[in-house]
Amino acid sequence: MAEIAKEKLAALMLECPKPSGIILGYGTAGFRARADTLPWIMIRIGLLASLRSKVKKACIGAMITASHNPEHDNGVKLIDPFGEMLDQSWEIYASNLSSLDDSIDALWSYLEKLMTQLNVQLSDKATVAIAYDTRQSSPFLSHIVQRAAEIFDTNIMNYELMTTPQLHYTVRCYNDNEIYGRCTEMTPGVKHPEQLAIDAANGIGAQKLVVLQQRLSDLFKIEIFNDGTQGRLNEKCGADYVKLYQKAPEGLPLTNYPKYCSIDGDADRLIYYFIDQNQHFHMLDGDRFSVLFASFISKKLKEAKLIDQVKMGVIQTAYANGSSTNYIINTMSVPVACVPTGVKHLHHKALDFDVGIYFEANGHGTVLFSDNLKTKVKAVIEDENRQDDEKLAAKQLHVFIDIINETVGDALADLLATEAILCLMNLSIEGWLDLYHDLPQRQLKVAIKDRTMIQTTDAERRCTTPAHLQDCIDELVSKYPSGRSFVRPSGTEDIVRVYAEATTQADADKLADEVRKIVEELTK
Ligand code: G16
Repeated sequence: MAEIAKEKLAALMLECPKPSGIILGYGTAGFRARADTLPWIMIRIGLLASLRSKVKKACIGAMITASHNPEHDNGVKLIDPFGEMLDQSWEIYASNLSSLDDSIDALWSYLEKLMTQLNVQLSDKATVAIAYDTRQSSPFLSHIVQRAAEIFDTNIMNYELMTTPQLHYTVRCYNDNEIYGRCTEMTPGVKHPEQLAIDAANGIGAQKLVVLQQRLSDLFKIEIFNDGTQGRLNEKCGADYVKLYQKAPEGLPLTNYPKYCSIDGDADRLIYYFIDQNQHFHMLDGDRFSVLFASFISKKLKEAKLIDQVKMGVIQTAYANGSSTNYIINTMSVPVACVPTGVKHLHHKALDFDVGIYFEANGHGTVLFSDNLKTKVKAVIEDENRQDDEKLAAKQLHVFIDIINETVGDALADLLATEAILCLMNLSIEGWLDLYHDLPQRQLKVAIKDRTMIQTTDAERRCTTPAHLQDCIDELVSKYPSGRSFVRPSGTEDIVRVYAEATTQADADKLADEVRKIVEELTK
């Protein structure tokens, strides 16, 4: 069996050779690069997915997407049995496989060593679930993952076009043999949500939103723009564009809708916005979802008389607006943890709480609920001695848990949860925005010759290399009241990101630009 597998693998490697000099690490969201440079890595990731499945004796997911990146990029990330991101200890195997030369003997001997170390056989059972976004390169790349995994005797389920969170959720349901999230109404008797115009980034989310639109037609009206029939994926549209440039996307007319939102190319991020009476644009980002969700959940926990029995926390990254962190800690009295960028880090930390609310400022996030909390909520619903209003609050929490996709940030689930909360709390989008006032901020992308020159510490809030960069940033920041700035290498694009905030937009822009110049100077 091993001989045949080795021969098949050698043939596949000849079909998809590794370009010379290429270095690819398993970054913030798996492997991501220009699509034409990726076929060879799809072989290695297909094999790794199969091995992971053999070890865990469960289905593993492989999602082909480059999410917010332009159409010409693509990527792949693995999904663990509970629908979470690949365990970090396995990222090392992924990076090791990536760095091996393009030789069948080198690859085979590494795989043999790994199988011995992991105590698995080629013939052990494996199941891999594959899905991909709407990029032109996706079906081809997914086919390579499939062929590679099949060499290792793997049962493949290819779901083809799916959003990233759909595949996370599917993997979890498959392994747990259970359906999470039932079709229930969270707002019976409450007024229906106002109409919502959605920018679908010309991605896979548009197709899935059509289904949602039909299902929800009695409950609330959504209008879909940038549905992929005309514009290009993520080009001047989508959640990343809106967040970065703090303006509306192209292809979505800001006419008379009460509110708007943008999702990204694989529908795991969500950003809301609206135009006020003076035609000013206002954006509600990931920090706002944390605040809204935390307010709702604590209100319901209080009403259900459960608040003293559960531990709730919010997880953010350095990109969180300082005002949001302040508001959550000082006004809401909820603890906040700061972790490095990447949903995997936030998700991991959120597991420390009974209610772990995590959102990156870019709109990527969800809420995790412990089994302890779920049991307590259920007990209130079933307890005959509880008051009606306590039971109602527990029921609403129960439905909220059903709506939310606990495996990973899911733009569509977050959208439904947001709309339901706004109705239940009788909150307008203006009221939501008024909960606190953001500090003006600016984000820049800076192209440098080698982004690995920049190393960070303290949840990416401080640089350790190149020498003197942090001292220079500190000096610049000290000149601005409430100034804050940091620099980090992107894990999904070949750039460095600069973030700055200050009390005025002009100051935030100036500080960002000064930090950009110093980064360019010290990395020449
Ligand atoms: C991915 C990750 C996010 C991360 C983003 C940007 O998002 O899932 O956690 O914030 O990349 O990462 P970086 O700043 O390292 O480029 P997506 O939506 O592109 O999958």
